[in-house]
Amino acid sequence: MHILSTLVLAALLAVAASAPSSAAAATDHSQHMTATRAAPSIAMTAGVIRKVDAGQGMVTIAHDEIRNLDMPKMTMAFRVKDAAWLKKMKDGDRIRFAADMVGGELTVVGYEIVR
Ligand SMILES: [Cu+2]
Repeated sequence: MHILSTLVLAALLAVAASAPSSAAAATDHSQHMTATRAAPSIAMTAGVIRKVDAGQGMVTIAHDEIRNLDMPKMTMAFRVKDAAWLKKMKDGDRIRFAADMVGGELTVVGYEIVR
């Protein structure tokens, strides 16, 4: 299921972005995995798609507070991790999404449509 794989990717990115583990945790893989599941660093945020600009590779989203980016509720444009997503996104779609800084730009790194 594509949406599920998108969320898994977002989770993997969250793991990659998290701080390096301590020396003790690094030698104990199972302990590290448990800690990762308990504290995901990228939360899903509710939003409504307002504009899709495939030419620019951008999507404008009216979004709720994004805690991991310390950003209040607003409407703004994001890049997307996978340009193919822009073909599936439509104005007015209600979504839940994960956003993060990628290469210095605010980027949607995972999303799902809310039905
Ligand atoms: Cu914003």
